[in-house]
Amino acid sequence: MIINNQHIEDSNKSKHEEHSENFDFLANRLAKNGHDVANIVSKLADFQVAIPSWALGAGGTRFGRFGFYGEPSNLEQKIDDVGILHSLTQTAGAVSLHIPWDIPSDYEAIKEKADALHIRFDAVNSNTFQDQKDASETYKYGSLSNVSKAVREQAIQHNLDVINIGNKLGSKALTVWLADGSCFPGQNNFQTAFQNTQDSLIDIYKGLPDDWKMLVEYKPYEPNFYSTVIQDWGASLMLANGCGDKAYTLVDLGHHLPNSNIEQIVSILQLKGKLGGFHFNDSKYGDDDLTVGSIKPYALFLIFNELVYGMENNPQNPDLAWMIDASHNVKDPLEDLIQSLEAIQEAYAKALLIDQTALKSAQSNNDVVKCQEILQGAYRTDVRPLLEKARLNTGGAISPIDSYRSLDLRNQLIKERGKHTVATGL
Ligand code: RM4
Ligand code: MN
Ligand code: MN
Repeated sequence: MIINNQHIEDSNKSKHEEHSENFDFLANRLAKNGHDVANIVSKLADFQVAIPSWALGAGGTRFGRFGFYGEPSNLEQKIDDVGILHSLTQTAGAVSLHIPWDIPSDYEAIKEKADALHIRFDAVNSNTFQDQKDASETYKYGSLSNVSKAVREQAIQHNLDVINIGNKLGSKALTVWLADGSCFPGQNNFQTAFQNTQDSLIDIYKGLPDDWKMLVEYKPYEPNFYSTVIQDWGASLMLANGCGDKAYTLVDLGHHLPNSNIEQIVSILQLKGKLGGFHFNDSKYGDDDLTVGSIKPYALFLIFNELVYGMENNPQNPDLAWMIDASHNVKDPLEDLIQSLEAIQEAYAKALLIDQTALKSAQSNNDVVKCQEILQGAYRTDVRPLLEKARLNTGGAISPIDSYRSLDLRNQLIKERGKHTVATGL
């Protein structure tokens, strides 16, 4: 453990006064407007987002990868990194493993480590988009959708193995993201590929423990450039429905064509009780996997508005598996994740400030201007003191990024691990 409560308290010292002033001012104003500030702060403290095990090292593009010093070189070290994030932010109390990048060698030891750091194992992710060493079949032309039965069987078995691994760690969900599709017109028969995928998913679903969920993720393109089998939420929902009640759609922010109305997608899925998980990131052009909130923070806020509405009004929808799904090409991964966690909490806090009763009444009067004023009034509020308060109440840092830097954590990691380590992942 390279970070403890004392470290965090020390790094908070110079910030208490300013925090208290800002918090008191905001809390007073919000209370005057009828908000239950303590309740908002406690909701923020409860909101936990899983860190993907593959996002703790530097990412890359097909043009190359620039390493980052002191990267975790095994699962234990990755859990340590999530521990650092969680100690500072008190928002990262879960990790999502990608198999086979992160198969535990000693389950008990990994569980003990995660427990000690108050980290639970969220959804496990299967990987049938890369060939594995010694595998008898190749996924070059698809996995669960492949025209070859042998390939499909190998991919199904991999997903069953992932469930088994997750089960030993206490995970309760399997996320399936398929790269399957085609690069050229005519390469695939769309209907055969879709039907094969449905049949394969049903076989995996049969192996799902009773208290598990299957999350079916969609994405319009990449790595295939002409067609993707599970291209959008409609395809995902059809497949989930074809499997059964424990199968849900998973929405990844980056997996939409430009200008898609993502907030409307999450809203309707919740109405139907079929939104199972959400992957956070941000993008300008495609699946850019940028820091959450770095490009379109207002869109994120609008999505949170729908998520909050769904969490409050749609008991038919289960609790969601929240995860950051980003990749870090130029930033320190831990700093990037801290910024993402902050952006998520900020959007959530702003959404909690929306006066839903007033909005409903403005909507029923068709008062379009008022509707916009209500949303933007919440959006324009600087909610950061509420986030600080939620972190302080749970032992976190007033400013996680400043504490990360003042505690010189990256250099400590480099000292411990060496410079030229490489994390598994993309
Ligand atoms: C995909 C998708 C999946 C993630 C992989 C690494 O684009 O977002 O969720 O597991 O990337
Ligand atoms: Mn994703
Ligand atoms: Mn993605």
